[in-house]
Amino acid sequence: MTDTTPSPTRTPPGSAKPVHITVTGAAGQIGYSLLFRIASGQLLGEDRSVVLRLVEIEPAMKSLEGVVMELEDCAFPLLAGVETTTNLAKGFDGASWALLVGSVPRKAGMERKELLGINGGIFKPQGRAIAENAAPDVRVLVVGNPCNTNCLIARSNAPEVPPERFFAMMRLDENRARAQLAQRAGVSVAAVSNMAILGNHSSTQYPDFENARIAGRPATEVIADPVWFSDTFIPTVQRRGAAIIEARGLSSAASAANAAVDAVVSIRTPTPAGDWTSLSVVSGGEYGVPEGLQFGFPVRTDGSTWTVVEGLSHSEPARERIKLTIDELVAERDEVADLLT
Ligand code: NAX
Repeated sequence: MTDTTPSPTRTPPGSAKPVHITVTGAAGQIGYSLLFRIASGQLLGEDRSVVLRLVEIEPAMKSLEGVVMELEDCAFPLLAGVETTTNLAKGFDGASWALLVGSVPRKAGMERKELLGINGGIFKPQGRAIAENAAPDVRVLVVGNPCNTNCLIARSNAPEVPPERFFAMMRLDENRARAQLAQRAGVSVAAVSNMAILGNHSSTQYPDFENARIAGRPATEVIADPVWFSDTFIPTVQRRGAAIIEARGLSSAASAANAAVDAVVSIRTPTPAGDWTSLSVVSGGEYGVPEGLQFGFPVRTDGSTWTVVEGLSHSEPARERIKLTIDELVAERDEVADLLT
């Protein structure tokens, strides 16, 4: 007789070869939210085991030890291992995803040039270490600010890695914009689509409401209030980060970690039909953006390759706003010219 009793040992989830994911600045605020989302399967899916490679600077290693203890205490079935290090070669070894979160925040009285220079000192060697140590399929998401230019620095120092594998995070801005539109229209955020953030992740960013849709209709038809868009919507989205610092005394962390997860999911899974997402990618000259700039665009992906959505129309005021954010990113690029190769 055949024994049909099920075996008491089941195949563990994610039993395929684990994917290595590097997170820099892992002991920081965003790291504290992000690592648990990754280890629970929300980044790569519930059938994928992962190894976390956590990169920090020496003063934060003790605190990182505590975070690792908490990861252990979650007993995540998908978490196949955790490495902690201050060494970049070890940190990026075999990584298929590199989430560059750690950076030095702007302090009172610090000039933008100084901030860019300090962060260049971080992202240049990280770019090299990615090129030399990461897996051949590595994809990089830069969160640490100023994220577009930090991404440009890392990318340009890793010429062996195709430039289209580098992304800077615009998704928090997109999520903020979608939430504002949904609230104003009295609908669920799920009804809001086609919400792109153009340009820099800074107060010059342009949330392109003219092409956004609510329940399939133009957002400007559903919310027939042009003054609300120009005087409330745009500044609220552009200054949301500052409003959170003002209220919480700390910068956005859980929502930033959530946006990082959303961004990676949007890169690795096909974009829903007719929609697009906001990602800062290398410019191919679309919408008059200088080639090579790392710029927030409306992007569609099939899960492995992406394209910028072209042909969207913008009013004259929108074009002026887009020019402002292009100019800011060009100025940032010029300020770090000595860090680009
Ligand atoms: P925290 O200051 O809490 O954490 C940063 C961590 O980075 C610290 O643990 C620090 O030790 C580490 N670090 C510094 N230099 C490092 C280096 N060379 N290598 C590895 N680790 C290093 O900041 P947190 O709130 O976590 O924010 C991290 C970054 O995200 C900041 O630059 C912040 O401005 C940026 N943000 C970007 C957002 C975006 O939408 N792109 C939104 C949220 C956030 O403001």
